[in-house]
Amino acid sequence: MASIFTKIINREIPAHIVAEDDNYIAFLDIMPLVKGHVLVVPKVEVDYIFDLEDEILAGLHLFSKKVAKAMDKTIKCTRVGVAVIGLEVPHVHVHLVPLRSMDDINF
Ligand code: D5M
Repeated sequence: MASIFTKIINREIPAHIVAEDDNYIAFLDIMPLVKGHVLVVPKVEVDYIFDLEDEILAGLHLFSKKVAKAMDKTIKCTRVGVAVIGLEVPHVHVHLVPLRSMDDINF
């Protein structure tokens, strides 16, 4: 069965998409740690980061960097926290969390 992120990629369910190219998509997290929390997802659906082809894994980081830079410009955050978590959704993704201070986060 397709992951929830593949359904977003295929426009079967809605999402607030902020960036996309042939291999990656970035959209707002529906359970944001802070306002502007973005997920970056490779379009190929694999569960684990080590299942990605090297080229796609490298590109995931470069695409995330581009999105993080754009976030830094538009949101004016102090830094963009980057994490690969994947506890809930079995489709590799990078969390980009714009931070002003650690107090921003509601754990
Ligand atoms: O957590 C998965 C992350 O994905 C979590 O922050 C919520 C987010 N999520 C789940 N479904 C959606 C949809 N439909 N749109 C946007 N964001 C979503 P992890 O532990 O990293 O696997």
